[in-house]
This record gives sequence, C-alpha cells and structure tokens, in this order.
Amino acid sequence: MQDVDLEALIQGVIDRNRRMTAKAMTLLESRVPEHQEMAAKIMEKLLPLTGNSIRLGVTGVPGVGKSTFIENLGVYLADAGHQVAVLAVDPSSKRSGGSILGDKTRMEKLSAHANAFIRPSPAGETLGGVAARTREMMLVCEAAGFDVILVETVGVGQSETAVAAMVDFFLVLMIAGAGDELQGIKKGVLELADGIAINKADGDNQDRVAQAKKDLENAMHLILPATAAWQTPVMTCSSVVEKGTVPVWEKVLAHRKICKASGDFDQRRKNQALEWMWTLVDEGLKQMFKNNQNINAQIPAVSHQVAQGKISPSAAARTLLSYL
Ligand SMILES: Nc1nc2c(ncn2[C@@H]2O[C@H](COP(=O)(O)OP(=O)(O)O)[C@@H](O)[C@H]2O)c(=O)[nH]1
Ligand SMILES: [Mg+2]
Repeated sequence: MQDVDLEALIQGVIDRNRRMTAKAMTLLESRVPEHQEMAAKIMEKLLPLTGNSIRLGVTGVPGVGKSTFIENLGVYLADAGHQVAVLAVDPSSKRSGGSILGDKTRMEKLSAHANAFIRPSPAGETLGGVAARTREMMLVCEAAGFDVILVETVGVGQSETAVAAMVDFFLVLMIAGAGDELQGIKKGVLELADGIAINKADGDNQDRVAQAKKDLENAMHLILPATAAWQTPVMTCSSVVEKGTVPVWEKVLAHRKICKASGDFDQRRKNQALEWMWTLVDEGLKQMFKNNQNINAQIPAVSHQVAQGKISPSAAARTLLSYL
C-alpha cells in the first residue's frame, strides 16, 4: 500500500477490475490515517456511481442457513448475468477464524463464479466500525458494477439493526420446529423485516414448515409493517434445492416495484443516508473525546472524585464535556 496511485485505483474500480476493487476495500478497512484519507478521496470520486444495486440483507440465528441461502440465490442470479457481491457484518469476526463467512467452503460455487465477489466482514472493530466499513464496501461494489449486494449478518446483538439500515430489503430467515419463542429472534427484528422466510422447506420437513408458517403469520398480524405500502410476507424456501430461493427473490423484486411506485424506496434510501451521517457524527464525537489531551489529563482526578462521592456523575460528565 506504500505508493498507491489513487487515480489508477479509482479507474480500476470503475473498470470493474476485481483486484483494484479489493485493494480499494483494503484501504477502506485500514486504520492508518493516510489510508483513511485516501479512502475518503476514493469514496468521494465513486459516490456518483453508486446506488444502482439491489441491496438485500439476510439475518437469522446461526445454523438457520444464511450462507447456504446466499450461495443458492447468488449462483442463480450470477448465472442469470447479474454481478453479485456478498458482504458480511459480523463484529466477532477475526477474518481468519470462526466468522460467518470465514469458511468460504459454504459458498464454494458462488466464490468460484466469474460474476460473483465475496468479502468477509472487516475484522477487529466495533459493530459501528464494521457497519460503516461494510456500507462503504457496498458503495465500492456498486461503483464497480455489482448490481446485487447480499449482506449476511449474525442474528444476535445489534448487527441486524445496522444491516437493516443499509439495505432495500431486510430478510429474516427462520426454521420450523424451533419453538414458539421465535428462536431468540426479538420482536424488534420482526419489525425491521421486509420479509420472513422459513428455510429448509425440503425433504420430510414440509409439514412442520407449513405449521410454522401459520404460526408466524399469526404473530406478524400483531406487528406493525416496516413500510405502509407493504405487508411483510411469510415465505418458505429451500437453499439446498436448485432455485429453491427464487420465490423469495421474486418477493424482493415485487417489494422494490411497489416501494418505488409509492415513493417509499427513495424515502428509505434518503433516511438511511441521513441516519448514517448521524452515526458517523456520533462516532466522530466519541473519537474526539477519547483523543482529547485535556480531557485525558482530567479523567483520573474526576473519576476519583466521582468514586469518592465528592461530585455527582452528571457534574463530572459536564466538566469533561466542557473540554471538547
Ligand atoms: N435441508 C436443508 N439444510 C439446509 C438448508 N440451508 C442450509 N442447510 C444446512 O444447515 C446448516 C447451516 O447452514 P449455514 O448456511 O451455514 O447457516 P448460517 O449459520 O445461518 O449461515 C448447513 O449444514 C447447511 O447445509 C436448506 O434449505 N435445507
Ligand atoms: Mg453463515
């Protein structure tokens, strides 16, 4: 990364050069200040070329079949001539170890496909950091001509909210027979869902899937839909049957059509951009606070006073913030 020719790199992305695209992403993930500066320049140049993809987020508890779903759908779309990029949001990822995309074997066919590109979750960051990087990677992919972006996320913690805030369609995968407690999926996640699909609807699993579908449909009546023009459907799919995920894709396209007509699509993208801006402002403020020498010098004394009950936590916070 020593002598990066920025213009060449930007042109490389635009020319859909995979190596250059990966290199641009590596710059985006770097914590070296000069790299971050370069990354910002790249993003600025690429921004006018972004926005033209179908952004699909996939969540669900581990083992529900997210990676297999993405492989199945991704291969179908790539075979049909789409350029498919797969990204992941997994704050626990160590890149080498047990990340959700760590074992690429799960997406063997897709990763070998000429029309597909798979990028694991950026490693060693907070969720906020991972989400910000992934969002930028998504934009780089769009500038590089990818017209379908599939984002896999772990169905635990706050990752779903972060992914729902960057996609056009948020899909929650579930499996039948895992109990009424909705498999640890919080009600809040169902509120974010644009679609729910019960996966593994194959073999002798069909009856249980039909029952689960009924149960979920009842549960969904109690949940306010994310978009007024769209009632969140409960679907079934199989990721091990060829084209078994295509009915879900058709719903994604139907949702897109309806939301574009109603104006919800544009509104959602605008809201997401603003939300992202404020997330970055929040994080920037935290960083400024952490890096501020005056504040750092005060922290031990102020902490001591709070611990001793000499000053109130709120007065202490005000004092520290006043140094910003
Ligand atoms: N029968 C069946 N098995 C599936 C299906 N989708 C995934 N699996 C299996 O379920 C396991 C977990 O799948 P994986 O995609 O890694 O789940 P993830 O943790 O949600 O990404 C694997 O053994 C898959 O082969 C499906 O549609 N039908
Ligand atoms: Mg997975």
